[in-house]
Amino acid sequence: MGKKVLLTGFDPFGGETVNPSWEAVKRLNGEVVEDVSIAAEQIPTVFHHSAAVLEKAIEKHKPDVVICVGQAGGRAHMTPERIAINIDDARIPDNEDREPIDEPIAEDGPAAYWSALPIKLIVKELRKNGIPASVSNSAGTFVCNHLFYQLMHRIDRTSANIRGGFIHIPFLPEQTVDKHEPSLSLETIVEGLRIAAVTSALHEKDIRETGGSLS
Ligand code: PCA
Repeated sequence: MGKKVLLTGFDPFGGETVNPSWEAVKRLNGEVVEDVSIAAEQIPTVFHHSAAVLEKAIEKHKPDVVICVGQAGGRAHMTPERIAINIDDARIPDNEDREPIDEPIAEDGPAAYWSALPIKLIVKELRKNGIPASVSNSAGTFVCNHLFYQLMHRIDRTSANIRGGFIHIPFLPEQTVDKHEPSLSLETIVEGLRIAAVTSALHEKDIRETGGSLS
């Protein structure tokens, strides 16, 4: 039987009018590639409420794999995240004006969860297709890390047979016309997420390959 991948993207935040994560994942909604079917849902950029919306999306789609996607303005690569940490520390308010400082996401949860995606294989496949990619060792401490942690905590608590993870993506070119920041075209990001979805659905185990960094 074919596998099902749920992709999520966020609504715009921090003064931006688009969020490349939603722009990209919505274009993959309904696609079937190599017997892998892809569904996409939008998540609000709001601490805690984001997790409730994700929970509903998981119940609706019953996916084998969940990949949450978010904008990481300033990054030049598509970056599968290695780890989610149990802390909210906002530098800017979320879309409901909440700005938690050093609050645990789950009082009963572990300090961190590893991604269950084959992150190095995803990087390898993206590079093979000409898409700039590298492993990231921090998803930050804003809503993206929050949602990633909540996803992994939910899977852990319910012993669900779901593999979860998170990918950060750069700005779109139109978001950078007035900033000196890198960007990737929507077409490239969509293709990259298609590759990441199929790779994650078809490969449970990661490859052993250098992918660390000094900072
Ligand atoms: N990026 C933010 C939250 C929503 C998004 O797309 C982050 O990196 O936390």
